[in-house]
Amino acid sequence: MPPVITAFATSPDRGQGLARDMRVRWALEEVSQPYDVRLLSSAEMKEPAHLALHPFGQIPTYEEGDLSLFETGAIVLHIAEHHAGLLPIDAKVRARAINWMFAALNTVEPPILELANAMLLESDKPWSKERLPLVMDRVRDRLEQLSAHLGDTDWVDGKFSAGDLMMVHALQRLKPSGLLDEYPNLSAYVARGEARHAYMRAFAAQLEVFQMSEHPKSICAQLGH
Ligand code: GTB
Repeated sequence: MPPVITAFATSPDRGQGLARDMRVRWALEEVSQPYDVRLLSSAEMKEPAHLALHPFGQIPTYEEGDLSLFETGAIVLHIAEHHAGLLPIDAKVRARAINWMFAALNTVEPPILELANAMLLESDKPWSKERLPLVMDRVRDRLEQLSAHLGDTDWVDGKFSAGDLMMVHALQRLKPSGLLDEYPNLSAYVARGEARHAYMRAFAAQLEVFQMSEHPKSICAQLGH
């Protein structure tokens, strides 16, 4: 039985790949593992059946036999530890790749999420205009440092790893802000991630869910379902 992940039945980003099931889909594609998807409405995400899997009522979750996980970092790490392709074999290089997964989630992503919230949820507040430059500068600090580390290399530490997967996905959230464009090597880094075949397969699968929810009949006909 393939693992089952959960995802939005109606994607709030219209299938642009920003919802975090994308990380899990991408990881599974990188290691060539098939998976099933259970789509949830916003209401279903807060119902007891889903809360039993995810105490915070969010997506994605990951079910494999009697194992059930939530949190994309834990899910991607689990996948990477059980299938070749996302973590190096050498123990020290592997530890460094995991280090980069945590850096993506704990150091780079938080100011990015703060900015996304400031732009999406707080733009109508009277203090928003004054606060936004501060939030943007906090993101710039991190991007500056990451850009300096990356230099002209392709990935954060040698070969592509789960660390890059998490980092690229965290950075993608910056696209609407235009901040990524200030760092050409980071824009190129994100584009390199998006050009991977595994990424493209994962993106197409997530987009298909959105298209099905918008135009179920015509898409079914195109797909021959
Ligand atoms: N720390 C958790 C993890 O990494 O797994 C965070 C999971 C999470 O934020 N899930 C979001 C969710 O379920 C979806 S991905 N939200 C619903 C809720 O909390 O009720 C975050 C997300 C949402 C929307 C967009 N978007 O519209 O662009 C992008 C990303």
